[in-house]
Amino acid sequence: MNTTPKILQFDIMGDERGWLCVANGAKQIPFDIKRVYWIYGTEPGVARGKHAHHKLSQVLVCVSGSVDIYCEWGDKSETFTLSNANTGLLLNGLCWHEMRNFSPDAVLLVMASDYYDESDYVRDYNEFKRLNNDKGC
Ligand code: T46
Repeated sequence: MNTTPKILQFDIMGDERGWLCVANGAKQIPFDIKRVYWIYGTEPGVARGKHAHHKLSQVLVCVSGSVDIYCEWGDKSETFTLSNANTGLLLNGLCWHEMRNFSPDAVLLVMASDYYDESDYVRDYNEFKRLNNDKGC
């Protein structure tokens, strides 16, 4: 599994009434979507995430406001700022991610490849590093 995060750009359709973006499964989203959840009302200064997944793939879209997504994978790390409703971030499997700097109006929509399963989470950072190293990274 390629654990390098990837920015996805969604086409914007709009007219005088405003904007509309669409994420078609299998076309714009590289997995079958089994679950959608959204995060909002997180105070600026509060961080969320701080985990990786064993197998789960997800696309994160900040449909309102902005949020920074700090990612670590292999021997790399990068912070992606999501501040446009037409931009998604694809995360696959063993990629440590932390969501930081939520704006007060931030709504983070997440499309996921599978149902919620706590056993798929790697919440311990040292365990993540061990698994990451075992992959030969
Ligand atoms: C992720 C980032 C981007 C459920 O019961 N079902 C669900 O589908 C989800 C997503 C969460 N929960 C429960 C588990 C916890 O008791 O909701 C509570 C909060 O979840 P968590 O602390 O994992 O939330 P975040 O914001 O740290 O992480 C979430 C997702 O859980 C995670 O998969 O990648 O957003």
